[in-house]
Amino acid sequence: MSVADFPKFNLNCSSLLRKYLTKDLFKRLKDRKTSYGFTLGQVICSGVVNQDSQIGVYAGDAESYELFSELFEPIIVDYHDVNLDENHPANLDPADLQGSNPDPADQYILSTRIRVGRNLAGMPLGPAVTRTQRNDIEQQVVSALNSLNDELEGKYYPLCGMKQTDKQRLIDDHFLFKAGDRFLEAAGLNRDWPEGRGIFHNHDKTFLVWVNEEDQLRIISMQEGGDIASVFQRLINGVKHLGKTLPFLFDERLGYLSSCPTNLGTAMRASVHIRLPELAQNMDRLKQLTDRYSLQIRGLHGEHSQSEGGVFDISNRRRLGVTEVQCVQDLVDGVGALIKAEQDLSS
Ligand code: ADP
Ligand code: CIR
Repeated sequence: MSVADFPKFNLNCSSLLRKYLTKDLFKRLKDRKTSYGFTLGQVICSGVVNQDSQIGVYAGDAESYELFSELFEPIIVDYHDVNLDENHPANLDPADLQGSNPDPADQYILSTRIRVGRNLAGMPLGPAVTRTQRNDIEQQVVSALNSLNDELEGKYYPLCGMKQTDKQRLIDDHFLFKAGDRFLEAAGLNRDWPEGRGIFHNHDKTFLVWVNEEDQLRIISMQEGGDIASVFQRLINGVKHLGKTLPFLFDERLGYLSSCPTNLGTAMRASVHIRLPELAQNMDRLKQLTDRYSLQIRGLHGEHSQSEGGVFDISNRRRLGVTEVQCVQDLVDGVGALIKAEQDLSS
């Protein structure tokens, strides 16, 4: 993509890229290049090609967040509602969570999933990684995964050579990422697909790791029902084990660095699939509550998909400037409020 001229935005484009990329800023940043060769054109490509982006920018490496900070920082502050003068805090202790299951009678929550993104220090992020670097990352990660034991022990399945029917089954069952996401495509994240990509899972498919998708690792804990504390505990066990041998890319202010600025900080998305048929008929009320509790609504097949049959994917929105415990607490508190509202509407 040429960066000679200021990009054209449609009138109805409401991305944070459009909001913060002024002509002056564009002029100042357009000829900059990080040491891995990442440019402003690459940072903004996804949001220019996909005018329905909510955010529209991706980082190619840790340096992108510094070199293009005049664009990234207002976007980060807007999305996470965070003060970037302070260091990012951490708390990975599930014992500090208040309340563990907002649906003890198992009436609303179908399943719970918590994931964190991680990338490796000493490597560029996915949008700038070379084919050789990506394959090296896969090898390093697989060797760490092979050292997991007990409940977390499992097997790595590379995407190359996976049968189409097996792949589709894993996608339909919400375990595996989809191919061909147009936002990632424009960000350069799908280059050399499917080489270097794969999925690890334990025997019960309650602990999974995606390799070299949007981030180099997506570490995932999931199970049926609403026992959020158990899902959180299993995730932390896995993250701590993998962190012993893998050097995760971390910045004092921005937390765990990710290719998409919405995933900075904890890089954590804690979600439930929840059936809310009454609120589904009252979307304004649902949106009012999710805004109040800093939650995000997604569809049933992940980001950019639709809700089906009154079932929603509800997750924490903030990931930076809040601890891991706070991310999960946002979900626990917000889902408790949604269930109460659903009960009020059906009584
Ligand atoms: P990410 O969570 O990694 O940002 P997506 O929103 O694309 O990515 O979701 C990835 C997959 O995880 C999708 O198939 C989605 O349906 C599934 N998923 C998310 N939350 C849950 C949940 N609580 N229970 C079951 N599957 C879930
Ligand atoms: C976008 O800008 O819409 C995509 N690049 C995805 C951004 C992250 N997703 C989100 O917060 N919903």
